[in-house]
Amino acid sequence: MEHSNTMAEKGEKRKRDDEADNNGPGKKETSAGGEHPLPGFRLSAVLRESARDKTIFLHGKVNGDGEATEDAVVIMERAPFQAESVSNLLGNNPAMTVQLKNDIYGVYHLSPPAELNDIKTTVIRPATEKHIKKYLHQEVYLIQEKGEDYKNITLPFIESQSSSIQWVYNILEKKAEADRIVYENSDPENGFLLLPDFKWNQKQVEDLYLIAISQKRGIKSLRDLTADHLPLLRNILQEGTEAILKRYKLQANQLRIFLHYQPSYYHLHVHFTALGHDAPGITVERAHLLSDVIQNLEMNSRYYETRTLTYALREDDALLKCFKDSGKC
Ligand code: M7G
Repeated sequence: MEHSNTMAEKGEKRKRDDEADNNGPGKKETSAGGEHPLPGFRLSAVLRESARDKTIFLHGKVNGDGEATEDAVVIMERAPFQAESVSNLLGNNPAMTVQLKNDIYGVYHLSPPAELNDIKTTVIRPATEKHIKKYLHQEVYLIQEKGEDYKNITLPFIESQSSSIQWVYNILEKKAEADRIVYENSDPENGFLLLPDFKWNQKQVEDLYLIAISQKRGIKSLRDLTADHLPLLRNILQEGTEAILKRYKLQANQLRIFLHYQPSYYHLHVHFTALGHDAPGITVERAHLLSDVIQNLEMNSRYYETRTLTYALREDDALLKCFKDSGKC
């Protein structure tokens, strides 16, 4: 409970800071440069939506520099409830319009104040074709990638892609998100930065989501890991969990700590999520528990270089085409 209060207080403080930054609650929020994040937004397509998750993924056009238009991907998600704020709301006799009343059952419309109606909005702009496809619903197929398939098919494919990881370098160089860093080990070989993933609004620990990013560059994914990386991986596990316990009061055994294979971004990073949170990307064909990764490398330094790794690829994924062209699936 003590922790919920801390989070709620932080949420309140953030709200006050936001209001101060904007010179008042009514002012429109814009990006740091002052420009609106989505100038002149026109919807091109709804990529995906989920009534259950209360999310919608949109592709649209916005005004870029001069006459140019830019593609944008916008992800809108209704924020999870916070017990304290809803209990305050209900305790203040809010206006409730009846929709249905039958015996002991009642359904009402309640229009909450603006601060409880938060829609987390993630903007990717300019969005690449890959971003747009990432959120489009597609059939998926399993790949059984042998060690040699990685060398002959996957690695050349990854190297041919111009997928940018500038956002990762911005974080490592403190050019972006520096104020969000939760923990830092600055050792260039075995150090890392821990910060909230941009999937998490940081308002409640129930859906906690942080990422640890390796200081060392050039470790693309699980496939590159050998016993030489054990000190780095052990630091992430040990110091990452300690930092989360200290800041968010969640114990190590309440966390799911894993790597993705394939990842979307080829710079080594580790995901930390609340165990009770059904986060995207925790399926068995994608998530590899960090503790298992460490044990496997302790047993065999070439484990991830040599073993067959199974993962799913979307129908339109160019890597799937490479596997098909090589007669491997
Ligand atoms: P991944 O395993 O490469 O791919 O994880 P995924 O995105 O398909 O899961 C990258 C992780 O970094 C994801 O959890 C993203 O939500 C997160 N992420 C991506 N970007 C571009 C940013 C960013 O700019 N800031 C932060 N804090 N997190 C990001």
